[in-house]
Amino acid sequence: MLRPQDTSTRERKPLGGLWSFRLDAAGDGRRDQWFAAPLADAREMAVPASYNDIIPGAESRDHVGDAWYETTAVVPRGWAGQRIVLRFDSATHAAVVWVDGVEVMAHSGGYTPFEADITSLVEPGQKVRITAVVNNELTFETVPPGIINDTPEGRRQVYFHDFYNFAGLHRQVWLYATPTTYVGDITVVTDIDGADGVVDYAVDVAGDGTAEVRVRLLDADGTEVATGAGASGQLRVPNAHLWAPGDGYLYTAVVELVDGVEVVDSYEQTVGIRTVKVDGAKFLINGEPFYFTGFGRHEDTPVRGKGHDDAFLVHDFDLMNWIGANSFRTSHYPYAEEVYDYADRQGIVVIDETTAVGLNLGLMGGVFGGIKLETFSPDTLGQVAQDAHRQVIRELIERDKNHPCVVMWSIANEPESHTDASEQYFRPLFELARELDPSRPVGFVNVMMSPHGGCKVADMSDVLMLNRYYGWYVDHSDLGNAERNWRKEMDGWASENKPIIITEYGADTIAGMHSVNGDPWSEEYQRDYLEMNHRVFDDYEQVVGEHVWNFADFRTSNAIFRVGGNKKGIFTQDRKPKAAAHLLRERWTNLGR
Ligand code: BDP
Repeated sequence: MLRPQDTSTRERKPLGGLWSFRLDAAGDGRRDQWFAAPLADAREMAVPASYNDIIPGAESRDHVGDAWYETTAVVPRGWAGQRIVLRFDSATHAAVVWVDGVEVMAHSGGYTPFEADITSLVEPGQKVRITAVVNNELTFETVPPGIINDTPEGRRQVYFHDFYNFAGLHRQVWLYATPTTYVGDITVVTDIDGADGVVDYAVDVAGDGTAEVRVRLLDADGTEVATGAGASGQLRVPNAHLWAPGDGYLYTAVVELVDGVEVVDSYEQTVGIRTVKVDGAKFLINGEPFYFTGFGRHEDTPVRGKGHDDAFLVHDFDLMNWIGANSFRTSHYPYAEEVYDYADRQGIVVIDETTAVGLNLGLMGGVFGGIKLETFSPDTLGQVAQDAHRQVIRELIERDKNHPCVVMWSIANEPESHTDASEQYFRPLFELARELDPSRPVGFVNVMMSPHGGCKVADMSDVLMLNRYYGWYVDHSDLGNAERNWRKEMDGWASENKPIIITEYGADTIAGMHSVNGDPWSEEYQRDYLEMNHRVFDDYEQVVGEHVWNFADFRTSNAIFRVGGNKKGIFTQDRKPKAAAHLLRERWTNLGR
């Protein structure tokens, strides 16, 4: 799905700001048609932002159910005769949207965009009322899953993943206009042939007219380097400047629909020319072995929760650059599109993950609720959940397929993967991802409870992505045993002749807590823990990457093993470095592999 753009034929209007807002735990609004008139008894709420931490008190923190958002906007006068679209970059986790009381769309899945053509409902120059009901419930029909319990104090959400269930309108909302014949979609796939860059493109022409497709590829200085004609084709760029880690060089494909001499629509698609390939135990970018350094991250900032924030975006990338990180994983959901655009320009490599986290009820049910449930069954994660999982794979790939920064799809984090049921659940999902995008490796992130020899899904993965906590969740405070056990397990995985990325390793650390004995939770222990892990990684050439868990401390639900959230950050939630940041900087800026 193409992002809205301002071009010679297109215009967009961001609707972020303060919206009317009302929590509706009782679920009265849908029945009483709150969308039919201006929202009564509303307060104001920032968009984009999670609402949870903005309003003090347990009512918004523990809210389960609907939250209503409403704004008004004037449709620009100049949009007469255009196709007018309303787009939400995301709504967490599900939404229904009305324009002047008329339902225009519904969407499930909290981290991907959705839009509706509202041309017939609006009058350019006039004001419209936009109402959205955003629901944050997680059940066995959603990905991620959850359970809602009735209690005398109200409904309570339980979930099986380790980050706070922030909700709301986390990203921008747009009104935008395109011509009535328009570029519906663009797909670019790049290759390298000697010194030439090769760009295969395909353009969907949508709408009511017919038009010819013309493509002009410009280099970063705006000089035309190749042209194409027709809805699909191939462009060759002699002596191409490749996109590479640390060198976010981008060409721009100006895609035009032309009718005679008239340019009917114009869209600018950035293109990074690069290849990604797995060869034995190597991960190759542009044919060169690549070693991932960086983090699993979260969209999580004080007050805003998961709301996108450009200041934190730029600051976080500057911190990653400072520390020598060349990559990160979008654990555990698709991030805001601004993040990928910026990563493209910064030459930062991204492992792009779906929302499939917490699909491990044996493990997490035990920890979280004392109940042990079968993960994949008709009563728990069955057909409906698998369909939701399919949908998020599809929407992720459709949204992010053109980003050179994205080098791999991660279709799940730490699911159950040691049972026959998990094998059956995942096989068609891997097939789907490969069918949607044959150009990138596909993988999933393996959990410690599914060690080498016991995992039935690892075979389907192009790359082995392992989350391991030797020295934290096992062999706690005993780094000697931790190292021995880690090496023993690694020997097994290393025999697979596949690249291995350690997608998580980390130790909870309270910033400012110190210990001459290297006690756990101290800044010293985090350093010792990381050093032990690095000794292990450096002895295995099959290890092609290390992503520390986590870039920054982040909010979680309350639990006896969480003190004000997850403290495995190398930076605090407000981005102050712990001692380990300096250790990583020293290692990653000098790493010769
Ligand atoms: C892993 C999860 C991650 C958690 C982390 C932890 O993938 O989401 O936050 O462990 O416990 O199981 O810190």
